[in-house]
Amino acid sequence: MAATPIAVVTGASSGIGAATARTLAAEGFRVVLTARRKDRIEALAAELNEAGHQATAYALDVTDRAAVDEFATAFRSLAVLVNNAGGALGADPVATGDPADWRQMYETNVIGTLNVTQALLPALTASGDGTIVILSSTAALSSYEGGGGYVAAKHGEHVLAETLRLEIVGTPVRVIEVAPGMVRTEEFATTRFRGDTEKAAKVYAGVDAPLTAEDVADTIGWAVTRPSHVNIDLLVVRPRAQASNTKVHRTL
Ligand code: 8X3
Repeated sequence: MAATPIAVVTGASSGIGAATARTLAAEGFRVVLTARRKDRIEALAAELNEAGHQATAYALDVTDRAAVDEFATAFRSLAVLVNNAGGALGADPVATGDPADWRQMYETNVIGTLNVTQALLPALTASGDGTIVILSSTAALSSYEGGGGYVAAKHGEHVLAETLRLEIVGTPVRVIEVAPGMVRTEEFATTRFRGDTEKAAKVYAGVDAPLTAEDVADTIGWAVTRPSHVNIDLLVVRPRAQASNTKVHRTL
């Protein structure tokens, strides 16, 4: 009997990462949930196992290269890696943005993705049929005022995905970039505005049905379950009420 294919999901403690872990578990993958918050991923792994799926939790900070390398030693063969860990900090103009925020966003979104991808690429290749998903953002494709460091970091992630795809063509690993627009999750905007829930709520004010984490997980699940020779290079997904990063229909 063939071994159950394994999918690693980073940032699986909430939002799109947690929803993706659920989706991939339901698709028949043994999911390995990673995030810094151990209690959350352990609870989700327990829930998935109770539901008859296969899940394990591993506390990991993707910016800690030594820890990532140690984590990677557990895998000789890996089917799917979903690089989801990341996020936004602040919405300041370039003129006044805090360089520390820019640095942190580059660390988590770009270097974190680089660390985990480099560490697990040998196992993905060894599987003979590996898939890397990079969760970027529509912020990876065009700029918006106040996007500053987040837009820059997400553009970096987009370039990482494109370059890697060029470099590993001919190996049995595909690189899929999923770029969501407005997604209402429990933490994204609240983290961006450092706990200011009023500011966070304004992001979605009057928008008829922003995307949910499950909507994005659904697109990821679809993309990774295409036949091996099909590579969804870049999948942009927005709510119907959003035509661009700056053109959003609001009923206010
Ligand atoms: C999230 C989308 O519009 O906040 O990645 O940059 S946005």
